[in-house]
Amino acid sequence: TDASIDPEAPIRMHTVTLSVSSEEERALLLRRPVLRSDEMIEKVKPIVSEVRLRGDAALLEFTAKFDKAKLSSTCIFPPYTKESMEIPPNIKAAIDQAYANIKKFHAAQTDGSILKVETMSGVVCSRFARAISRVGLYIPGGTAILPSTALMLGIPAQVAGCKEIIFATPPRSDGTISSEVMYVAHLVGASAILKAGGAQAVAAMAYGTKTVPKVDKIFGPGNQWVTAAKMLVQNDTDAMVSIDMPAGPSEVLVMADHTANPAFVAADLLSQAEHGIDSQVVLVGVDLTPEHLENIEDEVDKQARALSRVDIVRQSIAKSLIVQATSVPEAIEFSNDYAPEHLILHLEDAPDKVQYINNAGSVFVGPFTPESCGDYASGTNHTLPTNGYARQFSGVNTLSFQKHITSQEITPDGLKGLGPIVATLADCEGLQAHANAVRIRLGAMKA
Ligand code: HSO
Ligand code: ZN
Repeated sequence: TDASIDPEAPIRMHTVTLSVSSEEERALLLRRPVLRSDEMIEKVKPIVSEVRLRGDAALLEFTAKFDKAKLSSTCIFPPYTKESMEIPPNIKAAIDQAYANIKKFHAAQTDGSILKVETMSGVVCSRFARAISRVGLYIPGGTAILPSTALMLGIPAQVAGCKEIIFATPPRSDGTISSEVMYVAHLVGASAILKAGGAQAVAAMAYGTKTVPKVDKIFGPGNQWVTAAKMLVQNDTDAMVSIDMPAGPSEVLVMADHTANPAFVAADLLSQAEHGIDSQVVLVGVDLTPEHLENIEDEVDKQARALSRVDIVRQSIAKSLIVQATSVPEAIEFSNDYAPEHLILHLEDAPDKVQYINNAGSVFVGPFTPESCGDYASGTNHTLPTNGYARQFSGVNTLSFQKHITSQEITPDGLKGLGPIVATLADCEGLQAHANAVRIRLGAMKA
């Protein structure tokens, strides 16, 4: 914790008014903390290469060093024992309902159809999806247990039809994995659980070891070490592995107008703020009166003080922002420029405003839709683009676990129509063999 932060001081956000900010000030508001990815990549390089060269032995050494767990084996394979999955009935029931909802939404996204288009007479082009065979899902661990992340990554992998689903999660110092995560592994049909975290877990899945299966794509959030290792292995052609998306600290942007309930707004801001001291929390007020704003701020202070993670919240709230906009279009323009991971709309006619949202990972519409529901159990995924990447990335979804193959079939008559066009283009590029592959067939047909 930051010693410069006074535990007695009110927990307050920093307020700016959009209409009076200059272009430069506005640009600053849109910025996230700089991530030193190149420095981190240098730091993880030795870990990744040790695991690559020495496999299981290196992996076990790193797990002993970083997770303080002395293991005799790297992975757990199914069938998982009953004791390892023992959880209280209320938690089991909650996980089961979350599993059902997330599965329902992600199964509907599966691309099982074949797209077929006859582009010219006798020329049929098609596209179909296939699952990525082997996927590695990183589930952050340590003191916190994250069965929700296991659900969010495991379910789309399962419904997409991935053959091998490898979980990687750091073990506790006694070498065990939380029984909630074990239970989710069982539900989604995980084929192995790698008891390792950090860059070493990413390296083991990227290259494979004697005991750890090599995967084709690595998913999941993680700390800077995990993120840097994912970026490093993605760029190594020897690893032949891809990753879901670049990761950064989690974010929320809450939009609130005169209809917003101050206690609800504050609770939403704090649910993000409790994730970590680097959590990005932004409130965009739409023409809020000074009293309304003060009510929200008082609620933030009051609710924050009652939280068990108040020390984390103090630090993230101290760095968070209230941006005052004068109209909904102005607020939405700012939000689209910011491209938040999560966007919550406490607005009059909130459903009607969604059509104007261009950049966001996931949108929470109306006063009774807290982000927490999407984080855990409504059905949508919580692995979402951060750091402004919502401009060009989607959150993790079923299609993240599939890839598309295109195909074509041309009839003799089809080639009579298309062939001369292709031959002309091949001649134009000076690629005679390409032209020949067409002409030899046209000639054979004539003969
Ligand atoms: N809000 C986080 C996900 C999460 N919340 C997990 C609670 N547990 C990032 O989207
Ligand atoms: Zn959350």
